[in-house]
Amino acid sequence: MRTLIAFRPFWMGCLLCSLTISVVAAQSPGGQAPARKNWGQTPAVRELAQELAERFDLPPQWTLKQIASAHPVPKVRQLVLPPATPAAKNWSAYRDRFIEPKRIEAGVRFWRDHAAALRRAEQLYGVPAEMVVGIIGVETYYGRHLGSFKVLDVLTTLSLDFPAEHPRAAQRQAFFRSELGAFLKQVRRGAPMHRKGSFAGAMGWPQFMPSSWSRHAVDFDGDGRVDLLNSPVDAIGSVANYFVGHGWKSGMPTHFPVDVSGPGVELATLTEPDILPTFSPQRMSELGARLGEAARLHAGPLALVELQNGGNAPSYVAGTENFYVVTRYNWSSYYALAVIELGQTVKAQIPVLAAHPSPASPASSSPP
Ligand SMILES: [Ca+2]
Repeated sequence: MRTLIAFRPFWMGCLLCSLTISVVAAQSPGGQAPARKNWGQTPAVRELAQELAERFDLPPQWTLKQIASAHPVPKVRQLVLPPATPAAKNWSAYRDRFIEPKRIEAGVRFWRDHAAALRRAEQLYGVPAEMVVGIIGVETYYGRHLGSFKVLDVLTTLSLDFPAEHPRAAQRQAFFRSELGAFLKQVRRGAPMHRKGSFAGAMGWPQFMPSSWSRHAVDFDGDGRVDLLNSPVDAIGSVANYFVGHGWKSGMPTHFPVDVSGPGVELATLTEPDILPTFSPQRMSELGARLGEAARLHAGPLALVELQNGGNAPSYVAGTENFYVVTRYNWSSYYALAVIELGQTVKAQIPVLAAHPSPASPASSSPP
């Protein structure tokens, strides 16, 4: 599983750092370095606390006390860096790591356990169950890999000691400072200070960063609180609400098949906008891409999404605006297509199982 790190197309570190996190959590139970001296009230800590207290309207002394009490987690400095020798992008290999029998089986179980909530989310938000099932499966293997780092510790470390050698160090450090502020705001409002998550501070079944939790998380099981760590039902509603918040259009497919293997295809023009839907189906056809009937009748813009396959020919799909929405969860077309295909594959298993109900607790499908 560790090679997943190398297969990540690029590291955006926003919501869903769990592709690597799951690996780390699985291989290093406990996750972090032994307890060390906390940060203390150094000048840098004081400056950070003052900035966040002002920006997030937090009591200055309380903010300083929380940040000073955090423990450095030196290993996250390595974990946020892109691989020194990145492997060639390989959709086929990437796909195989998520669309595999055990994860599909866990997805089927998740779907059956939460069918009512998935249906309710679909009705309320217009986001199909398979999209939610795909996200939660890729993010945390249906709740198996939630991360074992203290969120306060890792966000403080990445705010104060972000590796300068990262190609976008200033931007990333500013991002983590902001996420630390959002986390402290949640704590101030009653969230547990010792909440755990990924090495980048992503939390719970859907791996929401603190700012996304604040903006998009919902109480979907009706118990009066939002709990993405212990309530898969809250996670289901929150993922669907996140999609809606990023422009999900009910009823629109995520992508269509496309053939660009023929002669006269203007591939450079077609791939120039990358995953941003830009071309009408007619324009895409004029540029040589061959689309099926459903795609030709599609009302919105399309993107020619190219997925490298190592030394083999790339794969292509025609992505819609909804495909683009999936990439707002993690900024990678490889990630998005894995989410979509995992959800679709799980969905395809549901009627089969319904037609042949298994015993209540088959040993073969019990979690280890
Ligand atoms: Ca709840």
